[in-house]
Amino acid sequence: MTTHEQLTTPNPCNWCPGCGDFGIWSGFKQACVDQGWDSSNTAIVAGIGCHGHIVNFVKITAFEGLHGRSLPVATGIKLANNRLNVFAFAGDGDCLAEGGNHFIHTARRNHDITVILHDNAVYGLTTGQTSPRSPKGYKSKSTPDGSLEEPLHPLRMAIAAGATFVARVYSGDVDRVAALIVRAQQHRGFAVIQMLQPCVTFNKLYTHKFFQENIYELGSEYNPRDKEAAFLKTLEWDYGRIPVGVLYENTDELSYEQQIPHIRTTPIVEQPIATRDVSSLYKHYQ
Ligand SMILES: Cc1ncc(C[n+]2csc(CCOP(=O)(O)OP(=O)(O)O)c2C)c(N)n1
Ligand code: SF4
Ligand SMILES: [Mg+2]
Repeated sequence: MTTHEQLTTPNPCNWCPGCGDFGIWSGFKQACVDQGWDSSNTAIVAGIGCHGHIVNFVKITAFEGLHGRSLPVATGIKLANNRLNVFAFAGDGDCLAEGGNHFIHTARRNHDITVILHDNAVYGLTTGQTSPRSPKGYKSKSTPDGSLEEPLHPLRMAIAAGATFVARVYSGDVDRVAALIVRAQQHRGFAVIQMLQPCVTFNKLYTHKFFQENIYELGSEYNPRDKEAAFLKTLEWDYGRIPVGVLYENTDELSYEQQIPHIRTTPIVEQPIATRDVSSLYKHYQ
């Protein structure tokens, strides 16, 4: 059993009042309590950015790595101990710019990792520069005349690259954040949740009000197993409305870890270190 008290750290929270990160934090802790996640069964990884501070506010074994590198670290942890639930908290800059290459290849390999993508469409920590999620024309101190670039669409990228669970939720909807985190963790394979996370200090476009007015919940008539339909769903944001919920789920594919016979019964961390006599090899290359 995990309690909120056990997850609490002594560190004062330093997100701006109203930041969407609070909802993700609350939802994650709620999921931990519901599911009994703690350091005995779960590891969390974060990149660098405002989102990455979450490792200071949840008492679960964590690794805050280099900017953009949360997914390689998460992959390493999962391969070393495939019994652990592994969560990677990544910013939109972290996941799609500095770590864009990792995002594609971790999806392609279908590693059994859940990515919690804090999408505030800016570089928050470094004071609001344009990120790969900022819309074309977005004005910030790095693009004072408006960005000339089209934004990336992470869920479209994820489906195209081979992710097998793709979802989106507004971070202010804490119960749904928690429920989707649980569902993503239960999925065997690469799971991505795009958290619509207002940066109240720097992004005056994607505000709480904007998301509350523009999102709609996918209904029971929607079939998340239809890959083509899911891909089309990801295009909807371009036309104004923003669907939230599970956009794509494929339970037919084996995760990367499920395909490795050596870790099927015993994780690497529990296997004895093999002692091998390599002296003949040394002789051979002398
Ligand atoms: C390789 C590298 N490039 C740039 C930086 C500077 N840097 C630190 S955080 C950050 C932006 C973070 O933006 P995002 O990932 O969207 O996270 P947010 O702060 O918005 O949560 C940048 C550019 C860095 N630390 N390392
Ligand atoms: S700068 Fe933006 S993302 Fe960072 S803590 Fe403040 S509101 Fe949140
Ligand atoms: Mg960001």
